Amino acid sequence: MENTEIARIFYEIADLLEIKGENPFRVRSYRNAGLIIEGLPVSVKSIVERDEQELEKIKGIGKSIREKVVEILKTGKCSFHEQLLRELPSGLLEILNISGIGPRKVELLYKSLGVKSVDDLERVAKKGLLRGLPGMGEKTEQKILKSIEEYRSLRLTAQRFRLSVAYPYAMGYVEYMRQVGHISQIEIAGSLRRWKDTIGDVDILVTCGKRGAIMDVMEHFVNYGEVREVLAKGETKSSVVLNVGLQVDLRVLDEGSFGSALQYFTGSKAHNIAIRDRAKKLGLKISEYGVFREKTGKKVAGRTEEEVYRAVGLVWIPPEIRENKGEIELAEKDSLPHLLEEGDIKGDLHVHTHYSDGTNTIEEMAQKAIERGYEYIAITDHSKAVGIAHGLDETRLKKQLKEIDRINQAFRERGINFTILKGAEVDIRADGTLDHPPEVLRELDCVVGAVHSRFDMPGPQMTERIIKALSTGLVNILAHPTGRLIGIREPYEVDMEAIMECAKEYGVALELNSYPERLDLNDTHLRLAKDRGVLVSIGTDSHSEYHLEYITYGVHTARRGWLEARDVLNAMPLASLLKVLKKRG
Ligand code: DGT
Ligand code: CA
Ligand code: CA
Repeated sequence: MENTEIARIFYEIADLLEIKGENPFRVRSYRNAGLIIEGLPVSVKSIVERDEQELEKIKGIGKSIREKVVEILKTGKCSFHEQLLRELPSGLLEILNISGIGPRKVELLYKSLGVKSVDDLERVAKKGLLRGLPGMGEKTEQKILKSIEEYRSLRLTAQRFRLSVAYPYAMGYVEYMRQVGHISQIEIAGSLRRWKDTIGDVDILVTCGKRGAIMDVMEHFVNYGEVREVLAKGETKSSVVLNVGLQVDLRVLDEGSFGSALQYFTGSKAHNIAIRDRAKKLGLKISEYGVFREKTGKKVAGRTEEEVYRAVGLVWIPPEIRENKGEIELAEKDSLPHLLEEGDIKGDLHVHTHYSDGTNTIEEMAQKAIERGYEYIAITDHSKAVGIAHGLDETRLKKQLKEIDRINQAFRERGINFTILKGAEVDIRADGTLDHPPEVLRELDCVVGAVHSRFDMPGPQMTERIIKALSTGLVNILAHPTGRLIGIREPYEVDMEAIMECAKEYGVALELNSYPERLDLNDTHLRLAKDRGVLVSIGTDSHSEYHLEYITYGVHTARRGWLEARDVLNAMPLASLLKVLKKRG
């Protein structure tokens, strides 16, 4: 079982306890455990296999969590979680998917109206029974009904998996496959190799070094511990479904056609169709088996991808941009963009600490950033409007700034070349005003503005709200500009072209939020930002020291948007970054 699934059990425990009205500290400790486990760069499974006790060395994981993790890994379940599910109707958890409804409201609805499921909720809302409850009116009823509708339509398309769910499962599978021994090459293909934000199924390709060992490889494949169902087991292809519901296909290939198969199964389909047309014009035939001369049938390429692309007169194209959106024309002239690489990233400008809803101290976050080889981070905790996240008022912000000064001073004294920038994730209120006064914001090095409420505003109003905030000249970065949560919440309506125009005028960078549920801006918007000359800041929105690793998802998403190092704010060295940050307004 991978980290995301273990984390999900802890999140559910936290939600169930909160619905029961349990002690908030207890609730928080389970939610934190979920956050930490989800963000760990290594699989919990591998830690536990090595040494169970090692888990407790992770901050936020004590004995009780450790025991539950071990139980989950051994039995696939957690008895405490099961017990809570027996005590409360399981439909209550589903209600939490309705936007605007948290555990407190679920408790209220359950206890006062006996609402046990989304269907129940819809019924009482339609009957007008909600308006009698504290803090709810007719408007709330309409909103809830609209959210239910959205939730159902999302569910229909939610057959796909978030990149961050599919990725660790695929990596775990690849590692397992390597153990079989007869495999000489193994690659992930498909949408995962292109780093799409959602993944339909995982495609793995292998070559088998030893003749006659193919069925051993297939046998090994279908016997993986995570497999729930074997859909097919053949001599060239097998397919399974994992416990999480994710399908994985394995194809075994000859060495001579591995490159062409990798090219074919990486896609995208649109890219492949364009490549095939191109091959045709050159008198060639291209398939997953190779590139052949149309007339003679002679094979001219297939062993490597480079060779396949060369055969059709192109240089190798990075998988992230294989979407037939101009990459083929540029590959022909050998003038593809020099896509951003993880090593280009010099720091992270969206980081939370325990001052608001993060789990680590400023120092711990800085330490992890130093280990990553960064030059800087900006600490950007929430402002007071975001109550559920323990947003900071001015007094607590001032206290935090003093602490940052102290730590920076200590770094200088120890000769450590690293800077913590003073920042805030200031809420953009519904009326477009900012949730810290201007004189406070002017003291900061890096102001990140973000929308956290009233996602249902009509588009023009939302656009005006954001433009008003950016036009103050006080904001450096607009965080998660569309507010989408993949598979959970649709992006809010906003005129992105108008936002970009305004961002350009006021020197605001737009964020590519790398938090796995967000990946916001998406690839299309990123490309638009690049074309418009608007800088992009790739921030992780870290709430734990492990989340700094999410930068990987951000960087690959940036590559999908054709971004180069020069398009990215936090690919700048500190001195140039500070110049840009100071120029706001
Ligand atoms: P997914 O799994 O929905 O996230 O997306 P992909 O891109 O991984 O698609 P998948 O798994 O159906 O197929 C893998 C690749 O195989 C796909 O990216 C391109 C190639 N492919 C599949 N079907 C076709 C087809 O009908 N024509 C061409 N030219 N290529 C195809
Ligand atoms: Ca696929
Ligand atoms: Ca597939």
